Amino acid sequence: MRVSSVFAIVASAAVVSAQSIQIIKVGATADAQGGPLVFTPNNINATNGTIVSFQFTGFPGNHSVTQSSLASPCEPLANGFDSGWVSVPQTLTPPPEWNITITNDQAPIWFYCKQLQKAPHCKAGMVGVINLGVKSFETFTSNAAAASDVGQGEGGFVGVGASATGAPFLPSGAGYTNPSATQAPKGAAIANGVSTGVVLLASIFGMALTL
Ligand SMILES: *[C@@H]1O[C@H](CO)[C@@H](O)[C@H](O)[C@H]1NC(C)=O
Ligand SMILES: *[C@@H]1O[C@H](CO)[C@@H](O)[C@H](O)[C@H]1NC(C)=O
Ligand SMILES: *[C@@H]1O[C@H](CO)[C@@H](O)[C@H](O)[C@H]1NC(C)=O
Ligand SMILES: *[C@@H]1O[C@H](CO)[C@@H](O)[C@H](O)[C@H]1NC(C)=O
Ligand SMILES: [Cu+2]
Repeated sequence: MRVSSVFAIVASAAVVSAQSIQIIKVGATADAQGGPLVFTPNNINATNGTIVSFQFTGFPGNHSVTQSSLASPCEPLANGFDSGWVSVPQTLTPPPEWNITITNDQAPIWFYCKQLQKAPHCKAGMVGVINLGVKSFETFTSNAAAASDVGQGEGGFVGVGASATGAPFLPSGAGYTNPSATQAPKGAAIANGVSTGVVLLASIFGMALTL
């Protein structure tokens, strides 16, 4: 008994320490080398249980983190995750933040930014991947640059191989647009005339209510 309970303690301690966090910055300042339309870093490895924390530090900026695919980097993946649009008019401390947790580290998780203003961000290179594996990052970025369109379809917070539990955290001053959100963001009201009350009501009715 004693040996097995010691083992259980050690095993659960290992599970706790195995959970790590990796930060990806969304957008850069306008004068950044390579331009503002980037995820930094844009290629990471993350095991099951890792939190990938997207921090919307680029300003001024209005970006999304939307799951896609290698073949169509600028189109939303069926059942993929989507942060919604987070707008950052000036530097905000702390920045807006959206955590996803990796649930399957055995296949690449591709993502892009849906924003079309002032130029389509995805085609300009605002794409990234988690767990590239044997696939080619150059193929992904060249497919993005060659995309004929940037898909605007709305995803949910649960994706394929990675999921969030809700909308991003928004500090005061940040804006949020997500027509399909069924959950109020943490910290602030949703922008664009969709009040927090409507969104809370929507969360009561769940997915049945389409805004
Ligand atoms: C991810 O892991 C693979 C090996 O599994 C390695 O080749 C690659 O360099 C790693 N990528 C990064 C960004 O660390
Ligand atoms: C952010 O971008 C979205 C999509 O273009 C737009 O609907 C929204 O109004 C923008 N938000 C702000 C605060 O500009
Ligand atoms: C991560 O979780 C997925 C889904 O349950 C599983 O298929 C995969 O084997 C896990 N990865 C590792 C390294 O155990
Ligand atoms: C993201 O995860 C980190 C690590 O668990 C946590 O400190 C942070 O509060 C989380 N952020 C949000 C917006 O949930
Ligand atoms: Cu963007």
